[in-house]
Amino acid sequence: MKIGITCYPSVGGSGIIATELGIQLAERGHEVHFITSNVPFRLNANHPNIHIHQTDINDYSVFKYPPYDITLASKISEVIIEYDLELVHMHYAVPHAICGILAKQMSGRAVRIVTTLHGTDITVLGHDMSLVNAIRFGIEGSDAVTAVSESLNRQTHELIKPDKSIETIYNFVEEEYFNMADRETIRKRMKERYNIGEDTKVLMHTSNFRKIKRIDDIVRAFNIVQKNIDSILVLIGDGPETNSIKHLIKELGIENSVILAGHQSDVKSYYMMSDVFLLLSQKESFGLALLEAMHCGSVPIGSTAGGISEVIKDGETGYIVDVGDYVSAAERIMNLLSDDSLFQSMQERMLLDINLRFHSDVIISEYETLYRNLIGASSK
Ligand code: GMT
Repeated sequence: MKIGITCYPSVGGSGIIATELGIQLAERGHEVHFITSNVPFRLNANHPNIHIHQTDINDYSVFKYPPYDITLASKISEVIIEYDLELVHMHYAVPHAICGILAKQMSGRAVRIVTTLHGTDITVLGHDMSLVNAIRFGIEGSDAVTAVSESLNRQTHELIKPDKSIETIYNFVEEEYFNMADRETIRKRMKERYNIGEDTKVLMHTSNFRKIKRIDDIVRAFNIVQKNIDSILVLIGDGPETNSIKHLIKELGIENSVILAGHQSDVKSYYMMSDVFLLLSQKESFGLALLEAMHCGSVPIGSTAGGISEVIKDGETGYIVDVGDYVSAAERIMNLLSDDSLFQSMQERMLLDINLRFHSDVIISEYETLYRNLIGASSK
């Protein structure tokens, strides 16, 4: 198949999924065209089936707001015509789904449009009345729409009320890269670098440090844990909450036990070093970092938000606590870290479950089937 893919190229789960999907489709023999404002940050594959088309943002002085979406739609339409694309897969409802619809109209071709909803494009923007009609238009105008969890699927129907069925296709983990091979060696090396004791337990979180991630709950849970268990907390990432988190860490007097490592390109080494991964968000459609961390051996503690409890099976492959209940999170962590056989059995179950439900082969095949059905339908 000849497939176009558009996503946000910057750091973020939706860009990672779109990029990895494209790479694996190329490996399966499809011709893949990324049409994005920049080269997606995880796109480091040199594959003859992968083509990259960058949009130039026009900053003509009359424009107060450079028209990213119109420029993108125009570029997608060019690529549709030049390469005879059969399908374009848009990641994120706004503006990408709408760009896809516009591009199809501009091209005049019978190209199929697939839109994948990722999260805040619905759960945050869906509350903004100035965008609801646009989001509904993007969903209803796409030939097929997928959501990355049942929870996001349900919330889309509740908030946007589209006249369209939405298929849930879960995110997947790139298991060739994120896996437990060499965990002990990497863990030892990382601990030496950071001067962390061999027996010290490592708790970890990574995100874009937005308020909805509730990193303050993570810090408060850790504050309880470190009073009882020899442990440190590693926070990876940066964003609007960084300063207030630094302030909280200082206020609690735990500066020497928290590593604020900022953005890191080699996040895998941090997953390898960690025993427990925390994601206590207020909103989270899926939580791709959970899958990556879990497949590197870190046992997860998540909140009840969104799709997290679809990724973690509470009590089997990790623990789930109510949003805001950092005391229970701390209890779960202490439980886990003070019982080696519980930790090990949970780690084993977690790896089996990921390979069963979130294996890239399974999920890529689901997208492939969806594409084939659509393309088959269009050629009738
Ligand atoms: O919408 C966002 O918050 C950013 C977005 C992204 O581009 O990473 O994250 C969402 O999509 C990811 C990939 O499907 C999911 O793993 C994240 O859970 C989701 N974020 C939220 O729902 C907050």
